[in-house]
Amino acid sequence: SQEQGTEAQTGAPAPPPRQARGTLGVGMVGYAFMGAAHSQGWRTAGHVFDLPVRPSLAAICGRDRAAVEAAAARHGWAAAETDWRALIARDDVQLIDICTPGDSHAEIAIAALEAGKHVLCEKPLANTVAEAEAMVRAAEAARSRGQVAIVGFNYRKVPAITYARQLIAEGRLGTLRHVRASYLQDWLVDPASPLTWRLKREHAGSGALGDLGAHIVDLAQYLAGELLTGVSAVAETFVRERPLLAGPAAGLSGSAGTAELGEVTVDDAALFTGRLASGALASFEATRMAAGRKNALRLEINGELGSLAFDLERLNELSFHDHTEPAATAGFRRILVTEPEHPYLEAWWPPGHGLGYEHTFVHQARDVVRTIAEGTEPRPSFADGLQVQRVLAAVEESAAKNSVHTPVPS
Ligand code: SOE
Repeated sequence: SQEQGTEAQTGAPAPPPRQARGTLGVGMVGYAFMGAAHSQGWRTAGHVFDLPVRPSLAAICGRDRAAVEAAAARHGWAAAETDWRALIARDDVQLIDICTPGDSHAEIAIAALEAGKHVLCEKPLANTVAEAEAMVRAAEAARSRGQVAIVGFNYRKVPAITYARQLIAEGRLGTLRHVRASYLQDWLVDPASPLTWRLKREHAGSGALGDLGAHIVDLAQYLAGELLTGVSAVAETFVRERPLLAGPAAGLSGSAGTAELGEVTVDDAALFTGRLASGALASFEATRMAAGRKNALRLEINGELGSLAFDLERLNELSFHDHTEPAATAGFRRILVTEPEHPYLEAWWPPGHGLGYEHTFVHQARDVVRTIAEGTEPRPSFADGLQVQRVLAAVEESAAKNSVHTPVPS
């Protein structure tokens, strides 16, 4: 394996990361959308939560010198690098945060772990199962040296989601029967929307499936506390060619396109059903072609004793139906998840003064810092990321085999 190769070269595993007293030096690769979101997390976590060590924004890395220096100034990073290997080599960096497209996750994460750094890696963990397996091997070797490797499934850190997990784990829904999950966006509805990296298999691995489906697969399994045992899927690429990018991409749908078209090599939408280990049935829908739906991640879980429902566009709320109450007065009621008793909320605003999307990254940073400082089990781990990758691969395999679908006679 790669990690053995490196140990063979150096003769010994890398030493544990050096850490300046009271701080955790972060080095981040990537500075676009996710880089900006993670920067918020690292900047804010130590100011809101009482942390054993404070994250320090040591250095940010990107290929374009002028652009990465501008990003460093905007987002509050002390230094800028143009080579991720130089970032990893810095003495003031103990954690590498990977916010690049999936095609570079494995190489950077494995090099960082072998160099003795902790790693936080954006989802999906990798572009292929083989890459994710190599990352897990590197993470396991690093774990025995006290390092931490975490995958950025940030929506686990929405207080309402963490709280829903607690309610389900306490048995408030009883035996689970259904998990219904959808993640709908609409930034690809326009066929003139250009061919950004998220539309190329060699960069992104897959389309809506890996980008959005990875989140709902992770959340469904996290909430249910059990794993999918199999899937049956359909997937579609509705717009097969799009204009090439005219300049650097800006935002999700990019800047203007040229007159020249290029091939879209990933799915626009993926739908699949599955079975959880307990026998509960699950359904999933991931698309970037649902006109009017901006960031609509919705989950509903039905059990023998009740149901929970969540909508990311109303992320301070959880809907709860307690089926043990008298039928005449039972029904879904809204829990405003903004009380100090709710997860993460003790450090934020008074009840009712809600949180937003960016706070998931603050909570993620808080949890990463605590995991490192307190020596607890990393979660979600690279192994969790690999398991989601295996589900995504099974979905692609099923979608490719149209033969498994029973034809409807005309
Ligand atoms: C784009 O679809 C995107 O930014 C995803 O890449 C993120 O993972 C998701 O959280 C929001 O939408």
